[in-house]
Amino acid sequence: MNDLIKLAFVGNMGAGKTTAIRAISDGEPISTEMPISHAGEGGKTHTTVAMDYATIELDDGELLHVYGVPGQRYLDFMWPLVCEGAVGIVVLVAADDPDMIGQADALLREFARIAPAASFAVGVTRADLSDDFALLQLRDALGRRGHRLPMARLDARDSAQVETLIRMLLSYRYAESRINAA
Ligand SMILES: Nc1nc2c(ncn2[C@@H]2O[C@H](COP(=O)(O)OP(=O)(O)OP(=O)(O)O)[C@@H](O)[C@H]2O)c(=O)[nH]1
Ligand SMILES: [Mg+2]
Repeated sequence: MNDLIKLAFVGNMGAGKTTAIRAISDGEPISTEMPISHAGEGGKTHTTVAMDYATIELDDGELLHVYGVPGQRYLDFMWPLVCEGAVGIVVLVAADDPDMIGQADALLREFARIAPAASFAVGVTRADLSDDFALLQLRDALGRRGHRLPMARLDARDSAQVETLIRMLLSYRYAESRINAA
């Protein structure tokens, strides 16, 4: 029996947390979405008010428990509750957010405080909706701010792309633990 592997997806409203978890879920995920009262940007009609939850079994038999937080700030009291015990946290940022780099930096800092033992990865969603997105620029900017971690552009609707980032995070965590043990 494997240890329980818990991951969490975090990020601002509309970054794609619920979409990504729905894409990779083995069964029907649990979601707590409510209609948005005002017209959402880009046709978004619902927002998470408590959490998302799904399980996914990787080909090697590893069972992952994947949670998502609500992105809205007034619900941030849920963040430590949802991230409790997570070994990995995927920070999603939307490429069409004009402050993508600042937001990624702030989220990485905030969640490092919330979950100090977790490993992190950054996924950039909605890159097809942004004319001038460059992953290298994001990597440089976050590197200058001290963040060295897996980063990838991904479409949250595409299960293979989401799964790839999860694998990157888990490999990175494994490598880190080997280095720390040496
Ligand atoms: N075109 C495009 N749309 C995307 C991509 N990734 C995500 N989306 C869309 O962006 C929206 C993201 O919405 P959600 O998944 O509800 O976002 P969330 O992070 O759960 O938001 P909250 O629960 O409100 O915090 C959805 O409409 C997705 O279909 C992408 O790479 N390209
Ligand atoms: Mg959501």
